[in-house]
Amino acid sequence: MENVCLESLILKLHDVQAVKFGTFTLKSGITSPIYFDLRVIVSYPTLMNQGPVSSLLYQRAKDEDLKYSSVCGVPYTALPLATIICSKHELPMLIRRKEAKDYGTKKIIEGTIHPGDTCLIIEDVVTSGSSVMETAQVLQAEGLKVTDAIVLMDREQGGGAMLAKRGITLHSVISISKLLNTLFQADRIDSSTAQSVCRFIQENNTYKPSGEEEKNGSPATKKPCKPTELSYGDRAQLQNTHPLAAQLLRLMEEKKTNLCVSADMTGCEELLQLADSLGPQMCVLKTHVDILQDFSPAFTQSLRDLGLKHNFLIFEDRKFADIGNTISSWSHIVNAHAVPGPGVVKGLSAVGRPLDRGCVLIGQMSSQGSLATGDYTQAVVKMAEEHSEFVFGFISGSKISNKPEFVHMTPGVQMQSGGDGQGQQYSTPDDVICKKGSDIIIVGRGILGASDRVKAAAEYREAGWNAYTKRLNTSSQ
Ligand code: S5P
Repeated sequence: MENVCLESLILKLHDVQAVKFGTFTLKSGITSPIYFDLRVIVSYPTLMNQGPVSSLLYQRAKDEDLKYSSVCGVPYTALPLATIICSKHELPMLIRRKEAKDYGTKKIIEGTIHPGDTCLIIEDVVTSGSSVMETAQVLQAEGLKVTDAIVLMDREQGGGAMLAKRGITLHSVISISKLLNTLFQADRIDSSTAQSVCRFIQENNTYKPSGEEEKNGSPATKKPCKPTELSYGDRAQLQNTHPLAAQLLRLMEEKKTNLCVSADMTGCEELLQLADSLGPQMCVLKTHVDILQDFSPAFTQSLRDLGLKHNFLIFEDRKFADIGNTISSWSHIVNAHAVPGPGVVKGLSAVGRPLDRGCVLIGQMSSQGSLATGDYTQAVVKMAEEHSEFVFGFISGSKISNKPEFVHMTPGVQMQSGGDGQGQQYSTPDDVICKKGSDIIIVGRGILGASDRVKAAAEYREAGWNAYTKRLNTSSQ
């Protein structure tokens, strides 16, 4: 199915308020952050007719190569849709009455019924699947077979699983994930709306799998709505993204790398050579200049030149944890512990902001027994949010803020998980980026200790990038 067509349909449905965001009380009494009212589309003939709705429903059945000899729309919204499909493609239609007539034929299905034939059901929105099921039962009672149903919008709240259990395969034109992603990309909704809808969908599944299904994996758990996952490039463009984070996210997208090399070495020349040879592989070079035995201001200039040459940012890992006014920095990125309180950020900011620098706060640490956990981590997130004019992200083992404008950088990364015997704990690039939702892998000895550092950096870069594309692909389909 044409993606462009689907996206334009989603935007049109939003234009005519067939999909709304806010607070809505559903028939069940549950409060929902999203509401579909596809009844309105009868007032928009181009949307109904030549427009994509009926043609996409028909196309969906064609794509699945479904065999059927009649079509029945679930009353009422899908009735006109079934009519358009049947008249355009010269298919026999059946109409299901909501109540049987109490005079004359007392029929509940109008149209000529050929028992044994297969009837395709058309529906506008499916939540639990009960409306499709009711119509299917009426058709089946007349001797018709019902094997498939096509729905414009599947809310992914268990309808597919319930119908599957009763032998009906549900095919949807629009998934809730696709809808949210499209509206988000078009700036119709913000990321917190998309995420709250996803949470609602996940937490309100109407299908209760049996014990056996739970053991073997129930169909209801096969297609969950995942929170909208933005690409690095998309996040660079968000209104709230710090300019330095935007620069970083953009260069990550362009260079296809989320690797930060931790250049923990003691000689300036060696470090500069490393920066030059690994420059094409990384988005950030992290330094500990306090361990350089021959540090000089000229070194910082050479390093910045290499950053320009290879398009990477420099991150001086001083881990400031002092009162604010003792500190300044020549690198693009600095980091700080939140222990001293917001003064540390204010002090760094006073020096760093005029120079277009940015800061990441240490929210979690990779070392064994770290105290930066739980409430402390939450307090760090809060401090970052309150100082987002300077703080653009975190050092952390996992994603600790849902705000897409924040960048998460994770140290303690090697190809094999384990430790260094001195408290450092390692996770793999896939764990860090794909499972824990961080953005950047910080790798030191995994690369520095390799006999071929360029090859090792290329391998880490590839592993980090593959994990990122895997995360994007599993979230938004
Ligand atoms: O929690 C942390 C925070 C940092 S910044 N754990 C860390 O290991 N780091 C730094 O990441 C550490 O100072 C070192 O420079 C790098 C990890 O190096 P590796 O050799 O263990 O990969």
